[in-house]
Formats: sequence, structure tokens, C-alpha cells
Amino acid sequence: MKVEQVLEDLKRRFPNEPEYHQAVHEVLESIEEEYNKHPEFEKANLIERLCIPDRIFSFRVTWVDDKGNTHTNMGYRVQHCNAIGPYKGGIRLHASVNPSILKFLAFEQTFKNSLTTLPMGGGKGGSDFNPKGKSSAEIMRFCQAFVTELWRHIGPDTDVPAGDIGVGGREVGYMFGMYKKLAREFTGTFTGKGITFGGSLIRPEATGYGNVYFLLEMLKTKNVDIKGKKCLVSGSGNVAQYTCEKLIELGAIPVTLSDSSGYIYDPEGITAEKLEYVKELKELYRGRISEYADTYGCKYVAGARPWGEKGDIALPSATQNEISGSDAEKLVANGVIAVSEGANMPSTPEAIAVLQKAKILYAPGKAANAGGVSVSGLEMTQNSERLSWSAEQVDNQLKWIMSNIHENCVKYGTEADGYVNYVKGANIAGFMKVARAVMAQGII
Ligand code: NDP
Ligand code: 2IT
Repeated sequence: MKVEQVLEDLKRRFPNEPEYHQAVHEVLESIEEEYNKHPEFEKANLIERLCIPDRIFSFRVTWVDDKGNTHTNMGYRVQHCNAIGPYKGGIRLHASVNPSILKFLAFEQTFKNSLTTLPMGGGKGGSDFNPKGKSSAEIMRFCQAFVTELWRHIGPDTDVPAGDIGVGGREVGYMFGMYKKLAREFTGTFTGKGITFGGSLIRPEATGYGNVYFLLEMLKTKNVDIKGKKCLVSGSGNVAQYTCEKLIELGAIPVTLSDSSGYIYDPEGITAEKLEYVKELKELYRGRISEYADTYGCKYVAGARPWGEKGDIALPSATQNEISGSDAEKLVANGVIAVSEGANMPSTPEAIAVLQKAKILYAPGKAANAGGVSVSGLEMTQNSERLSWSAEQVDNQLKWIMSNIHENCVKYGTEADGYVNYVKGANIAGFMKVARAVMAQGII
């Protein structure tokens, strides 16, 4: 395999899909050497078979707003690879959603899920529906219309969706309700469900908690204590909130949060009480993070990201490409010792190069944010055995999974000078397992 040639080919066949090209490039670049030790992979054209999704469904979603106006949106499900288990991955509702973004997310999900040790393939879905400012009734009608098309492509052993940007417990509930009605079955076809109908304890917390567990493992390699460390967190949704919750519990000090309008900087630290305010603001009132600054009298910067503020650790938890090369330079100049990604692909390739050149601890999303899908996998297990586990049991499994992923990154990513290249480690560990499974299953 020659990475540049594979990429050129993908760009020619699938033009105008920059996020997809970016994700593929990052993985291929770091597995090239390992892959080329296996001539049997090349003979079986494994690269194309693992880069191009198995299939993509796209459909029109039509729904009616509260004023009686009819709207259309596009709905998609990308089923990337089911070599090691049923397709598994979230649904994103955001105005920016398009095939390129969902293809990058489904591609990443395949290797992330492989890292979890649980039997899950990779997929992702979503719509360009913009949930901002919509009433609960409008959200419900949209989710129902979306599932009216999606339901025939998913199932507990086929494809199991969950949440992502714009999709939390409320949306999963509406989608599951409609699915159950159409499919005439009560099974674990969605994860992130409400606790009264098959949801797992700790699933809402899992991505944020898991990211902090991964960060702890990284810090341990340098004998650094998290206590008292100032943390720059971006986003203010599910992942950001539970990242802050765990950081606070461990004595670290989150000082920033953001949304698509801007960021807040609270030098006193976001406390448990202030975090409760953020949860209400975002989950209940669906307000803007600027309101935090109004309430607590701290700094708010419109239209900017928090990476220029002083901190010890950065945990990007909003969206892709939110740390540019120059943002990464600011982080390094300010003495940040670790970057652990809660979001998917938040660092641009330029940013990754800066962070790795500075030899700081840097964990890519597919390793650091795998806690969310891991507990989704545990939810599937609980649904299959028709039991529910205690929060402690789930949390312990989550800790074990995150430390196992860390161990694999160290195993496959340690370089000659001792620096752990977590990107390389995660990509090799995740990719090789899927590759072996595909090879064993023949040319299909
Ligand atoms: P939420 O919808 O709960 O929150 C998203 C947050 O990010 C909001 O604060 C939102 O601001 C902000 N945001 C979204 N898009 C943009 C943008 N284009 N520019 C700036 N800010 C933006 O989503 P999650 O917390 O669930 O997801 C956050 C990230 O974590 C995503 O990358 C997702 O793929 C990833 N992830 C999520 C998992 C999960 O279990 N939920 C698991 C693993 C990864 P605003 O309100 O203004 O839109
Ligand atoms: O990016 C992700 O890993 C998620 N949005 C969670 C997917 C899942 O199936 O729980």
C-alpha cells in the first residue's frame, strides 16, 4: 500500500468529502508500515474494503412544525463494517451533517469499537435537521419521521444506533418508541435508552468519565497527579458536562466551556454547583453558554474557542476540527501537558503534528472517547440477557476497558525514544483486529 496513491484514488472516486479523506489519511499514515508487513492484505485489497463503507442509506425526512409548516431534511445511515459485530454508532442531528461527515465518523467508529474489546462493528447516521430552537413536539415528530425510514435497516443483531451531537436521552426515547411500534419487537436496537426501558446506568456519563479515566492512565506514565490541574474543556453538551463532573470529583479544576457561539473562562473553576446550572441550562432550557458568564460574572468570548487560555490539560469535547495548528501552538506555548479528545477528530492534522512534535501526551478520540460506545456495548449485553447491572458494575467495566485501550496504545505506539504515539498505537491496535476478521471471512 502507498498511502498517497490510495488517498488520491479515494479523492477521485469520492470528491468533496474532506472530513472523510482526513480521517482515512490519519489512519493509513500510521498503519502503513505494519500493513505492509502483510502481503496477503494487499492481495485481498483490504485497504479499499476497509475504507469504503459497506453501504450508505440516504432518504428524505418530512415533518411538520408547530405552526403547521412542512419541512424536508436528509436522513442517512452509513454502515461501515460489520466484521467483528453488528454495525454500531450514534446518530447526529446538526445542520452541518452530510455524507462526508458521516463517512468519517463511521470509519473512525469501526476502529474505535474494535479497541473496546466488545463485539461491535462500525456505523453512523444522522440528518441535517437543526434541533436548535425546536420544541419537544417538533423534535418528537422529526425523530418519528426519521425512524419511519431508518427502522427497516436496523435491528439488535444488525445495526444498533445511539446518540451523538443533538441526540441525547430524549431523542433516543422518541426514536426507540417509533422503532418498537414499526418493528413489533422490544429489543436492544438503540442504546442510550431511558433507565426505565432498558437503558444502562452510567451510559450518559460514559464518554466524559471514560475520557478522564484515559487521561489518568496517560498522566500515570509521567507520575503526574490530576489534582489541582487546570483543565480547558470545550463544548457544553453531554461529553463536556460529564468530563467536568469527573474532573471536579478528582480535584481537577475545569476553567472553560464553550458552544457554537463562544466560550466562557471561569478562573475560579467550574464547581459541582455551577455544573448543575450548566446541565439545566443545556438540557432543560437549551440556552447559550454566555448565560453562565452573566450568572457567575466571568469572562465570555463570542465567536472564539478556549485554546488561548492558560491551562494544564485540554479536553476538546465539542466537534471535529476545533483545534487548528495555531490553537495547538498556543496550547504548547502555555505549557499544556496533555490533550485528551472527547470529541471525534477535534484536532486538525496540523494540530496533531504540533502536539506530537512537542512530545506532550496526546490521545486521539478513537481511544479517549471510546467509553461512550463501550457502555453502549454493555447496554446491548444487558438487553440480551434481560438484566440490568449496578452503576458500580458498569463503571468498573468502563475503567477496565479504558485502561485496556491505554495499554494497547502503549504496546503498539511506543517509539524508539520512549514517546508514546497514541495515534499510531490506537490505529494499529484497532485496525489489525478488524483486518484479521475481514481476512478470515473471505472475499465478500
Ligand atoms: P451534544 O449535542 O450534547 O453537545 C455538543 C456540544 O458541542 C454543544 O456544546 C455544541 O454547541 C457544541 N458544538 C457542536 N457543533 C459545534 C460546532 N460546529 N462548532 C462549535 N461547537 C459545536 O453532543 P455530545 O456532547 O454528545 O458530542 C460532542 C462530541 O463528542 C462530538 O464530536 C461527538 O461525536 C463526540 N462523542 C460523543 C459521544 C456520546 O456518547 N455522546 C461518544 C463519543 C464521542 P451548540 O449547543 O451551540 O450546538
Ligand atoms: O462517537 C461515538 O462513539 C458515539 N457517538 C457513541 C456511539 C454509540 O453507539 O454509543
